[in-house]
Amino acid sequence: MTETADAATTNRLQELLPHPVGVEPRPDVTFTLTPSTTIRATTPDAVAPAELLASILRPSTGFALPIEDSGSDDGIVLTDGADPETGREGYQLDVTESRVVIRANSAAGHFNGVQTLRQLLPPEVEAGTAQQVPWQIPGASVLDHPRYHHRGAMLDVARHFFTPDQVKRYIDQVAAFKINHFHLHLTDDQGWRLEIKSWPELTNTGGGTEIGGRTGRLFYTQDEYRDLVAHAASRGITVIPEFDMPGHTNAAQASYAELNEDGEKRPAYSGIEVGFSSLAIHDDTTYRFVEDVIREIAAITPGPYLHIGGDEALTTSDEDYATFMSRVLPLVEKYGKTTVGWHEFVKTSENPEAIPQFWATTTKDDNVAAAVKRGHKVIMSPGNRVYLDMKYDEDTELGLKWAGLVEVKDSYGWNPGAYLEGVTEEDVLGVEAPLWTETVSTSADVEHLAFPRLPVTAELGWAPAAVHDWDKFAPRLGAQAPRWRVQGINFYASPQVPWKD
Ligand code: IFG
Repeated sequence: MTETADAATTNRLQELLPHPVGVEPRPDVTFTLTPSTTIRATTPDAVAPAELLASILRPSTGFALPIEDSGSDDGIVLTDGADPETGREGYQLDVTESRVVIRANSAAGHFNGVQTLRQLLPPEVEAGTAQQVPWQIPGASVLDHPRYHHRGAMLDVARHFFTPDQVKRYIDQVAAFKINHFHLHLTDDQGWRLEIKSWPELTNTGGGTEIGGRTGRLFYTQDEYRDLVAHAASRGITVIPEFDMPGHTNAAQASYAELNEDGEKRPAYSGIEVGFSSLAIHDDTTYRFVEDVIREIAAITPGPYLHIGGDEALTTSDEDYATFMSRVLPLVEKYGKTTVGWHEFVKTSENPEAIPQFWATTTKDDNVAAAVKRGHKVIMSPGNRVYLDMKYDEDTELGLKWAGLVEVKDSYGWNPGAYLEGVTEEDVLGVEAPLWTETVSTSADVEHLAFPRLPVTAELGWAPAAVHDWDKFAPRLGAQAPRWRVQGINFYASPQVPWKD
């Protein structure tokens, strides 16, 4: 039976976020999920994505949606044989009356196809309980692949600690927009948040306080970290752990006297100043400490990256900073990882595989421009564009404003491939939206600052540059609101966006 789709159903093809490369509607065709619909994953790469899809659809449809590796060709099928144009992370999605087929050449491609399929179903698909709505998917043929490889979200769990469940909630929310990297800022002046077995006081002491004075077990055991990594991987997301050094180290220096030049432990710090701390650059103990941290975390981090921070070492001389990095960067490689760092470190790096994460508010940085000439790739995180802890406007209670006020249009109105002088499209690995938590302590706070600017960043990371157009994007962003309401996301209803009821 050919059931023409109602307007809401066909409109969903025009509301996809991020904007796909190519969408061919089949106007007189719809696929309808029913209690007998099955999901097939015909290749190993497709199994985890199929399980993610089922975990989204089963609660809200109430259907069994069994996953099979053979059987009916009808229903939902995840299989291989995608057009080579889809590349490492792309997919093809074909919807006819009897079948929904996602073709991809990798797990990443299948995960991305699943997120698109999710948005082609009614907003009620996001519910945690069975909804009585027609589960219609508009007929279409989609071919899609990302503009940039790195599409990241960062959560600072050091200024304020977030429980594993709170982190998983945010991971699930960003996964819906094809974000594929989750950067955990695990250490800072106010807290050390990940157990290091060879240095237990880092969490026994450094993991017991935070901004605002809360105390308790404010850290992850290594098992809890492993579980977060696995949860992210089940959404196609790679975790990037960050140990910020040589600055932003007061929590470590409050935990161990021997990490201080004067041999005295620092007092715990729960303020929001930055730049006052530095490891003891000339003490060998410092490098034994750093190597132990890198070794232990590399062993429980399957992803290729370790982030070594490197920002705001304001009490470290340039010479000492270079000395520190010359001893530390090789340790990251020794334990098989690729270095990511806030862009200041890159002037000291001799390995062009090391990745500077640009966070300043300028459009010119000589060190980064020189680095890309040496072959480095850049993650773009300009503070005045994608720092999610920046206030939207003067009335925003949460957040800071050192980088300026950042409304939704500001987050959208830039081109990562032509933003920094001397840094071209090919030099850009991708984009990442950091959320610092000096003023943020609940999931509702996280969501108010991250939505809608995190999805905006995801659009810049995925969609073709050619579709960049605020007047066309704003309605697509506004069309997300019904989904966010069903999910209970505490988004900021910016007056700049036509939010759908
Ligand atoms: N800069 C600091 C962060 C945080 C931020 C708040 C970086 C790399 C200001 N460093 O951003 O620790 O305090 O917006």
